[in-house]
Amino acid sequence: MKLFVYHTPELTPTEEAPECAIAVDVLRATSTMATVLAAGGEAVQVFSDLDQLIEVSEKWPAQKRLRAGERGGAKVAGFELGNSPLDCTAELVAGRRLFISTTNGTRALQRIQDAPIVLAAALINRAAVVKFLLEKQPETVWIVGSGWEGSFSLEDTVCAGAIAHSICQQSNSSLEEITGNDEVTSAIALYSQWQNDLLGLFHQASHGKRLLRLECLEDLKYCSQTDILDVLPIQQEPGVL
Ligand code: 3SL
Repeated sequence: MKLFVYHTPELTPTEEAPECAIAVDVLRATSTMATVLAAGGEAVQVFSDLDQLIEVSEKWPAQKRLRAGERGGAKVAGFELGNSPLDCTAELVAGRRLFISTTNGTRALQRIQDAPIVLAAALINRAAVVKFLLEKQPETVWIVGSGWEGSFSLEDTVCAGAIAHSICQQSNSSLEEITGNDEVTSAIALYSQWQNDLLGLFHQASHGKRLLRLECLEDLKYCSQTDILDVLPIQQEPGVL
């Protein structure tokens, strides 16, 4: 298995595809998706365009759907949910499909949706993703960070590092054996330095600071936890996990 890390959807190659591609948006889209599926959500359907989300979700029975919209960290007016995983309780989401559009995370998923296997990963479900990869042994794996509007993000990179670090350890592979590009090495180095203070890292991150200005400290705390949900968000059909 060779791992490749790409920091943003824009930096992800377009002319080739891996056997498995993983979208990461720790703050907060893929953390929210993992939470919804772990809480019994029927599925998560992602959209980059809000109007398209409304059009498609209108065809779904109202009691079986939830609509989540986030732009710039804030909830989009008229949507039931923004992008806080803490709002996704079992009482609310069980048996319902989440139709979601966020600034960066849903774009990352759409960018990789043609790969044969597509996953969504966050720190909270890192172990489930790693377990799947070790069992399935895809030849090439791309881990694609969502970043923020085309820029690098610390939180997605540290999650990529957490996945790569765990694969290295559990498969008894050397770094050299699993590393497909330099970004993997730097992601593992970032994780190794901050693994015992991921919340501290989020406080340094530009998007972490943005969310703190929006009074989302509890979201940061929740998303900084590792391996708390045994859930594997895996694409069933393009755009649907
Ligand atoms: O950019 C995104 O997709 C979101 O996860 C951003 S936020 O955490 O909801 O602000």
